[in-house]
Amino acid sequence: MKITALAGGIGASKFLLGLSNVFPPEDITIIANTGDDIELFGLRISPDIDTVIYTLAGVINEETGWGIAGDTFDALRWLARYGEAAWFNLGDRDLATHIYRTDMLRQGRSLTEVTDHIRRALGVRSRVLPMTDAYTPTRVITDEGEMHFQEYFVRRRCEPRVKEIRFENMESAPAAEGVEQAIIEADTIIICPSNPFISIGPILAVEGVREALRQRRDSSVAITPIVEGRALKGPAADMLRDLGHDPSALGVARIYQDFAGLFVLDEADREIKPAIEELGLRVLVMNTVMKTLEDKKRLAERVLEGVMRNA
Ligand code: FO1
Repeated sequence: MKITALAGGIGASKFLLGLSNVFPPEDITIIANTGDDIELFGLRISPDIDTVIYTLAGVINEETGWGIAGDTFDALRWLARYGEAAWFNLGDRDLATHIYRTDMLRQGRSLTEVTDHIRRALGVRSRVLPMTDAYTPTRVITDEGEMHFQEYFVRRRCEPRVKEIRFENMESAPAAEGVEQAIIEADTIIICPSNPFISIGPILAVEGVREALRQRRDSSVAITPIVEGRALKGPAADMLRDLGHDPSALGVARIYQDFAGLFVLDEADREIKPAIEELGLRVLVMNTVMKTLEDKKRLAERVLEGVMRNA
């Protein structure tokens, strides 16, 4: 059996760690969001790709959910002494990933090739595909002007109100090799618990992806990133509200209804189940909050059981 997962950063990585413990990792293909990508100090940084790979490699910083465990930040401190902006915390070990990636890209290798090399070097057995090899940074238009997503998320701590989200250069960003195939060939497609706008949204915006997913709607399951109207991590609830959606799992289900046939709802939101079923989605209700590895494994197991029962 083959699984293809659409993944953003921290929430998706937690789920994928659980999945990799209850399902053969070599039969999982991860399509990773690259809308978070940013260029700093002349380096290409791919936060969601790195968060997925570091997590599955067992080297993630557990406290923050990003970066490498035990990392130091001396290089960043010296860069700050030279006047460089140091609001995006790049650790010394993490910088090796960005130096290597940038060096390979400069030598003409694709982001797909570089990502595959890095995940293999760190012992990750699942395939990790960028959604596209093109550079399509997410820009947020806010009530305080336009900025890169990372400036909004990290530097401004999500304070500005989001009015619009744009994926720069998306019109000339073909899906990376293997992405559409991974959707067509999968027995099950899992939309991981990530922000629908800044993590799953960019992947859906890549030419041909949403269409391919629609064809597989009956084999696709989406896991809610929102519990009781709050995002477990990050600005998803605020963005749903700012962008005029219901800041709840129902709001997310409405966005996903054209390509997800099954929706995993947290038991705290059980009363929303009928409203989501009215959208034409089948609904599984379970605990979706992942604190321990056991939680992550149990969620993955229960999602797979639910997919089997609803197949
Ligand atoms: N998130 C933060 O909130 N603060 C940071 O300083 C920060 C640095 C950082 C460095 C490398 C990396 O791969 C991710 C990093 N993140 C940081 C997370 C990043 O903003 C992600 O894009 C979010 O987690 C959204 O997926």
